[in-house]
Amino acid sequence: MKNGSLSDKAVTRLDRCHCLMFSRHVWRLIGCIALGFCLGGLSLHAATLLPGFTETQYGSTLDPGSPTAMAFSPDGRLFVCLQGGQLRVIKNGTLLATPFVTLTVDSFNERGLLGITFDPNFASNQFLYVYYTVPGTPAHNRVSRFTASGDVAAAGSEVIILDLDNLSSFGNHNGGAIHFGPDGKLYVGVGENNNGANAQTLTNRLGKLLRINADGSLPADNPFFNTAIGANRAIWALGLRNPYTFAFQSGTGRMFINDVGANTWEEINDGIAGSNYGWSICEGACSPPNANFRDPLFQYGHTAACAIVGGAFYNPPINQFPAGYLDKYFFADLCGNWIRVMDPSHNTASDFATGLVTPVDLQVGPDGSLYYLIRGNGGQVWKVSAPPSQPLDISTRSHVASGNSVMIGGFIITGNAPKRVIVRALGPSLQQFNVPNPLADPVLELHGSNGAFINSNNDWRDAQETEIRSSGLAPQNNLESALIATLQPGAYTAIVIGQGGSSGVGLVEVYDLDLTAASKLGNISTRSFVQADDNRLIGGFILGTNIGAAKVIVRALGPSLTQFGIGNALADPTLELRDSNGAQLFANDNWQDDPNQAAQITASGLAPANPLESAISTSLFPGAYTAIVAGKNGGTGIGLVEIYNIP
Ligand SMILES: [Ca+2]
Ligand SMILES: [Ca+2]
Ligand SMILES: [Ca+2]
Repeated sequence: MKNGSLSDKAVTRLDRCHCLMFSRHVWRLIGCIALGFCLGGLSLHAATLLPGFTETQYGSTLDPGSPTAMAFSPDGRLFVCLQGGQLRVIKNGTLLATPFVTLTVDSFNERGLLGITFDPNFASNQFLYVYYTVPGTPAHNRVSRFTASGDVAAAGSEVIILDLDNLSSFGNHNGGAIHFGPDGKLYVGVGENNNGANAQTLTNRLGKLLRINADGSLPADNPFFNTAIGANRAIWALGLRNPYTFAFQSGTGRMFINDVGANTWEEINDGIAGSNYGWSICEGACSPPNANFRDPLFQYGHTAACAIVGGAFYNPPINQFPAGYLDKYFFADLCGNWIRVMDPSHNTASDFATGLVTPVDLQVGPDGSLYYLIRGNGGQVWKVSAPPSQPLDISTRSHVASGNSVMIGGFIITGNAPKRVIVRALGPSLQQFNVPNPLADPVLELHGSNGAFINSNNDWRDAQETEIRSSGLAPQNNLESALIATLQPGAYTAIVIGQGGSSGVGLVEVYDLDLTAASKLGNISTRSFVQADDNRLIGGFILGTNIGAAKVIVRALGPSLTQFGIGNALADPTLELRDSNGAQLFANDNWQDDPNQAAQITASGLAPANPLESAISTSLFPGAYTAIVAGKNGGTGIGLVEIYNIP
C-alpha cells in the first residue's frame, strides 16, 4: 500500500526538496519545509489572487512555525495550533507573545497539536477544545478542554474529554479537525493511522468521524449507538482515511468532510450520519459503483496536488466578497499551493488563488475575509479581502414644499483630498418614471457645514453648461438645476425649493466625479415632509468601483428632530431598503426591534435618539439601492433619511 506517498508529478514539482529522497511522505515533506531545509528554493511572495481581491499578512510569522490548524473565537481572536504544542493567539491582527497554552505533545511525523474549536457557549463558559497527540508508548490522540482566562488558559483547567485508540508506530493519518455542529454536539475527525482496515471496522474509532457531547459522554442517538460497543458508540461516520479538515455551513448546518487521498483522489464528502465513505475499498468514487459506500461530492486528482487541507463555507456574519461567493466552499491543497472554490449547487470547482506556500487551513473570518494558514515562510496567516465598493451617487426624492417643508439634502465627503462632485435637483424629468405632481421648476442651493453659501442654480444651462454636459450628467429638462463643485472633505447641504414657492415631488442627488481621489461620499441625509405613497421620502444610492460589499447603515428619523426646533416632526417613521429591482431587502419599524441589529447600530455610534425611529445595518454588494421612509399607519410630518457608508 502506498498510503501517503506523493504522486510522481507532485514529487517532480517539489524536487528541489532534498528531504524527499528520504521520505515519500507528504507530511515529512512539509515537516522539512517547516524546518527550513527547503526554504532556499522557495520564494516568499504572497499568493496570486483573482482580480479585485487583495491580501495582507495577518499577525507576524508563527515562531516556532509548523502550524496545523486555526479557529476564530466567538469574540474575534484567531487561535493557531502549532504542531509542537503551542496554541498561539492573534488578537486585533497582532500575534501575542505569550501562547495561550503550550502542551506537551508527540509531534513525530504528522502527530502533534492538530485541532482547535470553541464551545458554543464560549461567551459564558470560556471553554475551548483542542486535539493533540499524547506522548507515550504507545502514543494516542486526545481531545481536551481548557478554560480561557483572558488570552491564556486558566492554570490547571485542562479536562480530558476523549482519549482515542492507541496508535501504531506509524505517525501519519491522525485527522485532528474538531467542530461543534448546529446540534451542539462535538464532531471529531480521526485518521486511520496508516491502516486502511481501521476505517471499515466499528471496533475502533480510527478512520472515523465521531460525535460526542461536549463533556465527552456519548449521545444515544448516534447512528451506531446500538451496534458498536463502548467508546465506539461515538462513531458517526466511517470509511475515512485522513479527515484532516471538515466544516459546517452556517445557517444550513450542512457538513463537508475533506478526506485526504492516497495515490489518486482527494475528496470532498457530504457529511451525513451513518455514512461509509469507502476507504480503503475505494479511493474517490467507487468504480464500479458500490451501494454500501457514499461517493464524494467532488474529487480531484494529483496533477499539481497531493492533499486536501482546509475547508470553509462562505457564509460570514458580514458579507464582504462579491455575491457569487455566498454559499460556496473554499478548499486548499497542501502541495498544489492553491485555494479553489467549490459550488455545492453543481459540485464543480474553480480557481481562487495560486502560489501559496504550503497551505494547511482556511477560515472565513467574522469580517467576511478569507484567512489562510501556511506552513511555508516559517508559518504565517494571510487575510484575503475584497475591498469595499463605495458610493458613486447618492440621491433623495421627496415632496418639496415651502418653509420647513423644502427638501434639504446633506452629504459628507470623507477622506483627505478634495472631491469633484455634481449636485442636481430634478423635477420635470421625474414624469417619465410615472411620478405624479413633479416639482415643475426646481432651484438648488449648496451650503457648507457652517451654513456658508457656496453656490446656487435655478436652471442648469444658466452657468457651467459646458462643464455639466461634459460630465455626462446634464439634466434632461432645462428647468432643472445642476452645479459642479470641487469640495474639501466636510459636511455640505443642498437645499431644493420650487421656483416661485411652487410644490411637488423633487429629487436631489450628488455624484462623485473623481473616483480616484483619496476621498469618498460618506453619507447623505435628507430632510423633507413625508407623506403617503408617491410623496414618501426616498433615498437612493449606487455602490461601485471595488468588488466587495460596502457596510451601510440607513436611518429614518422623526421624533428626535423636534430637539432641533422642527415642528410637525414625523411621529413614528418606518424604513424599507430595496434593491434595483424594487425587491425589499430589509424593513424596520423601530430600530431596537432586532437585538442583533440594535447592537450593530449602537456599536457604530449611530443609535437613533428615539425608540420609534428606524435603522438598518447591513453590507451591500455593488449595485443600486433605495431607502423608503414612510409614517407608520399613514402618519405624515417632517422626516429625515440618512445613508451612512461605514469604513
Ligand atoms: Ca472516500
Ligand atoms: Ca429651475
Ligand atoms: Ca417606527
